[in-house]
Amino acid sequence: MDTEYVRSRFIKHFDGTTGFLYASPGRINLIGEHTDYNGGFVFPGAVDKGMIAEIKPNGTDKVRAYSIDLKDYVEFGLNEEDAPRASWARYIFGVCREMIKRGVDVKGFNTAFAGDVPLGAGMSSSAALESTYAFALNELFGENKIDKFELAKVGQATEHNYCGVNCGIMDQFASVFGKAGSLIRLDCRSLEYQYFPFHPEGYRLVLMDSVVKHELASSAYNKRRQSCEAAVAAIQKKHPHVEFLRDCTMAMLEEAKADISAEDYMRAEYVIEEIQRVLDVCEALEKDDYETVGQKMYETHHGMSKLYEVSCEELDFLNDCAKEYGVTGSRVMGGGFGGCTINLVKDELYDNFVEKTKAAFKAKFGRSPKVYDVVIGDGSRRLE
Ligand code: GAF
Repeated sequence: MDTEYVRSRFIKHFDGTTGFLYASPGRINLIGEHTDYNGGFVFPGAVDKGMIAEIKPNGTDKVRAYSIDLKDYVEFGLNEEDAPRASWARYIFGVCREMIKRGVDVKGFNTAFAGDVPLGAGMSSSAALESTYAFALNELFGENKIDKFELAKVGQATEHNYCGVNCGIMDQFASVFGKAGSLIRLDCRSLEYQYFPFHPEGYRLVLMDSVVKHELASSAYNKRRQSCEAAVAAIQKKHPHVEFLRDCTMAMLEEAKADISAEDYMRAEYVIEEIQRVLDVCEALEKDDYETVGQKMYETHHGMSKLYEVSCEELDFLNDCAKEYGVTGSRVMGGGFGGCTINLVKDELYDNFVEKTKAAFKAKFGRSPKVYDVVIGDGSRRLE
């Protein structure tokens, strides 16, 4: 990420002075998809790509925000009724509001930001943006009184209350807590977490971006969450202690089958299995057993495609290519409905996999997928 670039645009766009630079990353997730809002486990890591923002208090009650990438400028006040229309500005507005709700005396500021995390690739550019501003406003206006857990929740609440996505906590948590070289095993119910140094010797992690973006991804995502909640409500009739699908076994789901629609049943089945897969992968990693890790990744893809139905033709094709070219593990990553597959590839197979997949994808869909090598980086921070 180029800090000088952001700074030069900030200087040019505003009054020639500088402010403070902050950055937060996007994330990958090795396994554990759609488990976070079910109180389950996830296994993400921050990446070396994200958002950078320059911010300077301006002594007014207005935020003046410039998106360098979109070349779009928006000015807004800090009251609830001042919500801007531009979707990118709503993330910043939402973070301001959520910080104010938590007692931070946010005042007006000038800001310019840019990012290198690909948009719509399932790498959480929005969480990177939210975490950047949550971290910055906490320093600039809050004397750092909000802890990192709450900063992650500020980003999540921004999605819920200002952007229409009822997401879990994974993306914002990974962005705030990321640590170079480590994945994070996170229990999304208790928010207990553990860093797992991840240096798979002889393997590489690579993302294949289908460059597909689903128009209705937010509403489809929210619908998946509702399905899970409907399954929980049915199971609760016999098991009142159950709060999340995390608390359920397949036997409990089976028992409540008559009260659950066929679609909701499939969704719940996927989630219960996926939560177990995260634990299995952590155990396999402790033994450097990458074959098992990879096998679980393929199982996740199958579940996301056939039970949770958040894959698409292009992502299934990328997954098939991975199988064909001997990739150890591959699956759709993130919320789905487009975006990337994440692939665990042996070093010696990497070039062949990438070249052959690009060519096959182009032959079928008329364009190339984008390829990103994963480097696991640090979480939210101040740069200068
Ligand atoms: C999106 C959401 F924002 C996350 O909370 C998570 O549910 C993910 O999809 C699926 O695992 O990135």
